[in-house]
Amino acid sequence: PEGSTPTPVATVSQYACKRRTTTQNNNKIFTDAFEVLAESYEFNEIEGRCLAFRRAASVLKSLPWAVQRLEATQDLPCLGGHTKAVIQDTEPSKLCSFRRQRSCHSLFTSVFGVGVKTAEKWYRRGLRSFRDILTNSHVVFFPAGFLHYGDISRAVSEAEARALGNIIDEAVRAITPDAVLALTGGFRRGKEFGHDVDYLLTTPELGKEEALLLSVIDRLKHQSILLYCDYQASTLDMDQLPCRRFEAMDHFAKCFLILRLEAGQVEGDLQRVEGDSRSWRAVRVDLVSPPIDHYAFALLGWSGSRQFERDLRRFARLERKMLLDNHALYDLTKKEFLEAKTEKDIFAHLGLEYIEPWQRNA
Ligand code: DCP
Ligand code: MG
Repeated sequence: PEGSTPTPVATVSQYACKRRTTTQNNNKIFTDAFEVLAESYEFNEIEGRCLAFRRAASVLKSLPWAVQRLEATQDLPCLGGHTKAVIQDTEPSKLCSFRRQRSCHSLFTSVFGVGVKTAEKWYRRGLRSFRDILTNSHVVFFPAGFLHYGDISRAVSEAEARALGNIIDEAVRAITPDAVLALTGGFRRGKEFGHDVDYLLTTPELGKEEALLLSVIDRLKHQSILLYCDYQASTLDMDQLPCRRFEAMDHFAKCFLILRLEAGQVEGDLQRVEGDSRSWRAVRVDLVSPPIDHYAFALLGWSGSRQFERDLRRFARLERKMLLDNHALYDLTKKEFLEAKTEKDIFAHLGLEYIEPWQRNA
């Protein structure tokens, strides 16, 4: 009946890896507000608050119902006083003051290659626009993202991701017919749009994966669809694992690409702004090439979401005394690495129910 408070059937876990979160978000009004605040705290390096708002947003995303009144949230984890105040809308002025700063922040980080740290540095130097940056002599770091900026800042559609999948698949098969290729990232989770397209690429034969990646890049170059390539060779060293401190990037061979996608290759049409009649657009693509014995960990790590990954690692550490990252799972009690061929093996090692990729939109 209308107006009644929905009672959660089961208690909601504080860990995103124990919740099932599809792309359907019933609480977007609140989660958007939380994410504005989280970003702002991240920008100002107030980590605790940032994380608190991210966790709160993630909890609300998992609810199959819409929060109507504050009382409905009383049994939910991760919702503290600050988040509840936002729900009650007692802090609209704070949200407003953050928005101005946020618009610069997200303008800068929307450039491929520019992270929070760089954006923050530019902001502190008083830079507020791209013109400011391009004319400022102190800015020596000049990211490739300014190339094709218009295209890259425009979302990639599922149809475009599929078209790119065909191109990559064709290139891979031509080189190594039995190679393993998997879509990861947001599109694997069933998102309709993304900022890039992410793939994992490996060979059944251990040690051939890096050469395959290089050959794929070479082939794309010869097809004249490679607009930009930042290749990073593997720095994987099992003697350095497990790593206790979380690292932003894993050690697999990978490349960050900008590819040229022709309209004719896409079912429907390219994502374009009105008046743009070009027959192609630039798209950001990531290819990661883990050795086959690390494949399951890489797949789980690159499928996201970021919050889902954070909570998987936190759950492993705090509840199981295990260290999880994109490379491996290490049991601190037994002092050994736990092998896994599939994602299901990893969930089983952690004593977690398996969560499908489309339920990981935490
Ligand atoms: N990832 C991570 N930590 C990082 C970088 C990536 O855990 N520092 C994982 C989680 C992401 C996935 O890799 O979900 C892919 O990274 P993207 O930035 O491409 O994120 P998504 O694909 O999820 O979203 P988008 O639609 O914006 O591409
Ligand atoms: Mg992505």
